[in-house]
Amino acid sequence: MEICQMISGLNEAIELLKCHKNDSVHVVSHIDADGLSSAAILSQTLDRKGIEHTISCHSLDELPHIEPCELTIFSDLGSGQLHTLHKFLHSDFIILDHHHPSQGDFPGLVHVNPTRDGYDGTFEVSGSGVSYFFSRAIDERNVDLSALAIVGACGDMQDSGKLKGLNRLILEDASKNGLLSYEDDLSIFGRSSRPIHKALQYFSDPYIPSISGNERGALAFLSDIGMEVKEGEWPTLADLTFEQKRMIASEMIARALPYVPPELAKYVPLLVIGESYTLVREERGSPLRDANEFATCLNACGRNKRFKTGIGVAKGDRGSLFDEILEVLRLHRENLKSALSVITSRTHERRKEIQVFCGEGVDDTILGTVASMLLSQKGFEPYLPIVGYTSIDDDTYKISARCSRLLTFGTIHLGKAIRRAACATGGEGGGHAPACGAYLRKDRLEEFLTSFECEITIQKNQSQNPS
Ligand SMILES: [Mn+2]
Repeated sequence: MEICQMISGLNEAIELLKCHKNDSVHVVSHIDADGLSSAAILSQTLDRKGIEHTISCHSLDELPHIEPCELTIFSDLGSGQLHTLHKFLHSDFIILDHHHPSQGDFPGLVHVNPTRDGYDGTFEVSGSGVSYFFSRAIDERNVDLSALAIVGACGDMQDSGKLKGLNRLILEDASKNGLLSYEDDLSIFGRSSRPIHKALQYFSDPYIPSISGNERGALAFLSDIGMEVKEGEWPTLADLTFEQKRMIASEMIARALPYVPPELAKYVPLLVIGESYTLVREERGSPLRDANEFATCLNACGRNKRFKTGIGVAKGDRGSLFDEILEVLRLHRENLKSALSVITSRTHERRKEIQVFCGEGVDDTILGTVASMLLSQKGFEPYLPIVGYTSIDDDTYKISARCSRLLTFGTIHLGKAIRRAACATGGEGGGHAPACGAYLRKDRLEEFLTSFECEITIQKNQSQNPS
């Protein structure tokens, strides 16, 4: 079937763009990796059409401050913020998104969101995917942007196990055109750019006590399974033989299992083994060669407000912007490290269904990443959802919540829980099953946490009593 028949609104979006080929076009995208890849796909598409445009990237709370121009294209955001877009009604705009749409569709709205056609926006398609389908429907030659759409999907953690749904169609485009290869592999971050013991040390989901966060433990683990490698000559995961990978996988699973909630044990292999996506045209050893690592580079740019750097590299710059991205990545890791040491020096609160930390002093853009990292720190529970908060102004908290992906194989969907809890307490929130966020008035925090915990209890009960 034609993609325009599968995803409603694509034709209207293309027609609307045609009306604006000599106008000023503004692309408004999200600040995360998916948002940046999505912006890069659109920018490349508009460049090729000779359409002048500007790009800006925003967190969701900034949307009400954006001014309309002749045509505004929202990518990877907008669907959940329809109520804030009223001032755009007097100009033209297009939404290309995959997040859950909020109420308040208005007539004539050009709204492309495959969740409205029955696709799942959590795992089957990302914002970059939607932008890619738009781009490919404009010109078949834009098929070369498919690899970038896979990067965006990985950035949104849609590659749990393997990509499926509409993402699979994009993957086939990328693979058929010789841009990307995929194979079953260990799901360990740093495949092409980290020495294997370092990659193992940073592996934390599922949490493996003797390895996660423990460099010496990771080295001992490799020696236990007979991998003797000389100091200074550590291979990367990409260099290992199939047999070595198989041994590492089975030993990792065996060591993780005793610490996993028994009802989730059967899902552990799905976190250790999964498809890897290699951008085969990137240099060996480059962090851009693995789709997940590429996404992390873009994420680091987003979090550090270096949008031009990220989008430029995503559009193909491998010169000065690529050098910059490596520097941003280093800075990002330093920021995370110091934030982590601030939080771990404080006490946190453990409740029945969640654990809560105060993230004051941590930049709101990295609060979520810090929350994920805390799950494998001493004193924290790896299989209990974690929630952190930090001020963004005198009256407002940014909230981030994370959990092990293992929990999401059950019925836990933190994004749904936070949306309901935030809504019930006068805030706004949403996101993905293992990662989400909200904005909330400070005086409602306690109420919100109670409500969030209650939503999680409801989700857990649903798993025990499937109706
Ligand atoms: Mn997204």
